[in-house]
Amino acid sequence: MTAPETQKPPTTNTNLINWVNEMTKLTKPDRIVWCDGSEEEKVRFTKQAVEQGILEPLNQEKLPGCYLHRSNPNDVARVENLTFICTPTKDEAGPTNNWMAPKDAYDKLAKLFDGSMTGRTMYVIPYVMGPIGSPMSKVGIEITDSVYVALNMRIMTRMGTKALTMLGDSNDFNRGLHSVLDCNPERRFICHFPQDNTIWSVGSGYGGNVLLGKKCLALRIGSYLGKTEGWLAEHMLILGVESPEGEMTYVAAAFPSACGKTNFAMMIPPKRFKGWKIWTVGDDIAWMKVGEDGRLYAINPEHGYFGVAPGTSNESNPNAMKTTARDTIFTNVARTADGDVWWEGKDGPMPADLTDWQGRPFNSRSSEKAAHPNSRFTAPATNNPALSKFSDDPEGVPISAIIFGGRRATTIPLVMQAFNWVHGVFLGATLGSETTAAATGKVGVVRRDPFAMLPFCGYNMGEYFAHWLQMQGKIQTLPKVFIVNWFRKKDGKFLWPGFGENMRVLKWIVDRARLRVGGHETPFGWVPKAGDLDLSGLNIPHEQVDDATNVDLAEWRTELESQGEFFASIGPTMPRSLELQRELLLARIDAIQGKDA
Ligand code: GTP
Ligand code: SPV
Ligand code: MN
Repeated sequence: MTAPETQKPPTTNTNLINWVNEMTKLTKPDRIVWCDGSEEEKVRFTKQAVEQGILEPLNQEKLPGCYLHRSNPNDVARVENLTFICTPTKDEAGPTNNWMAPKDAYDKLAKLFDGSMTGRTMYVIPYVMGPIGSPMSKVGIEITDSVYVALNMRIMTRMGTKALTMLGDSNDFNRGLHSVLDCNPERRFICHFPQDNTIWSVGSGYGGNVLLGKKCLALRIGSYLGKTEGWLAEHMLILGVESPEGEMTYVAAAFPSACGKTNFAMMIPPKRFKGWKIWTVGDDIAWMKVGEDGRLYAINPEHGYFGVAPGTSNESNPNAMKTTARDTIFTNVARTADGDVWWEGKDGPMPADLTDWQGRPFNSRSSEKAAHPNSRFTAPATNNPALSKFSDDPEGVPISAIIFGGRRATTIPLVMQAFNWVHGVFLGATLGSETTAAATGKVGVVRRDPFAMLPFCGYNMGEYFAHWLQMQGKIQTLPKVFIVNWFRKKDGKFLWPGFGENMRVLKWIVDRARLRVGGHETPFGWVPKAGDLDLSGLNIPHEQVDDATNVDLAEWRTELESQGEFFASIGPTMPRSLELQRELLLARIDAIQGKDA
């Protein structure tokens, strides 16, 4: 092999240099580029990507700095069946993860990586997850042969020289290796080695499969580190609610993929809530640890948003529209004749002369979508008009409430508060949701997605539940725990208007967390008392709200039984306190029905 064309590494860290050399020997690139994160570099990479047809410039007057990327149509979402946790034993990965023995995985993928970058450029991307200088932040290095990944990582993380500075001579960094290969699903694997703080990803160019700081490091490896080091890595948005009097309350919320985190994190309260303001800290991931004052503090490890495009409009999410109006990479959206972007659910009527997400002229009478249902925008957090001024705070923000929510057509009421921490952990552990386009597979079937972490937990799910239960002993001021459901339906239609109107529910949550509003006790948790949910100015029939908030014993019995099947599938690591919690709730239904003997 001839030596690749390379620059002098911009670091003296021998751990890093040795590892990059090792990966160079394996992948045999023609060129090596160390990313510095500069503006000049962004311009250069963008130009190259346009020349190679990887990015297409959009209308620079309407959308300055914005580009369109079309992925391979076989590569449009995370692939859970090809995602592996590679721990020494299968039990460590647990029953909800795919497992491969580390040696087998390294051997298998090394064969695929061997020479995979020949004829290509290797980008070495140093990045920090979390605010620079935060004790909670982690450094990662991603080696990739995709300029699209380099440009996306630049938006999604704090990338470049500052990461090398933070790393110094330390050997404590995540080792991420990625190659697109020929983008063949037969040769696609996303492998995590928690014990080695290492991620190897091949055969995909898409989102969570390849932006290794996001789901792979911040959640799968992060959750493993959190378990070992005593903190929490969660699939949660973080937002601050500011009252007209200036009182700030922070909440973290776990909703499964494509179930409303970005929308909730950027929400604009309706007119009725004049003077109330929502500030975004994060829209997808929270790292949380106990602070010196005994409260739970959260940081957002990311620096940008990889958000769902369809459904985003000036009506549903004006802040997202402003955030994506410049310096944004759009992936798999449709394009208008004048170089604007379009997707189902964007404002106004469907424009004529659309090019669909695969680059074909769009036939508006076809049953297909113009934009892929999992089409996305990658936008800098600093574009967000509602960005919290604490989003860069190294200490994070104190969390008063934790919210779980899924996409459920039945059973789960608009909002309910847990009786206590164990019950709250139970609500997280039993979270169910109808599947969405964010992962490949059938859409719309209810599956258990505990803590919205089913695809993202880097170790045994039963032990993960136990870790959450143990946190009760560490947190002095426990956040109050809630579940919400914006997606309940009747006759095929959503009962609750959602989006900005979710402020009404959030207000109740804040008041409950601050112990200043009552509640009604159901067998399964606290719900708002009649009149406590502020519905003024909301133009929907009261019966519809009644249906959205209803708690039905028969539906709950079915639900609890289905939760039992899930708990049983976890096996010996399933905490007894959660199964007892479930049995108690079932027994309560029996008691109410006079059958508890
Ligand atoms: P990931 O980025 O995959 O983790 O998704 P997310 O949880 O951030 O979901 P996002 O906010 O992007 O919303 C996903 C889809 O749900 C979009 O099509 C939204 O329009 C829709 N959605 C969000 N909030 C609501 C709501 O309150 N009601 C209804 N009906 N739909 C919503
Ligand atoms: C999700 O699926 O939860 C996402 C998108 O946020 S991805 O980065 O592809 O995981
Ligand atoms: Mn997500």
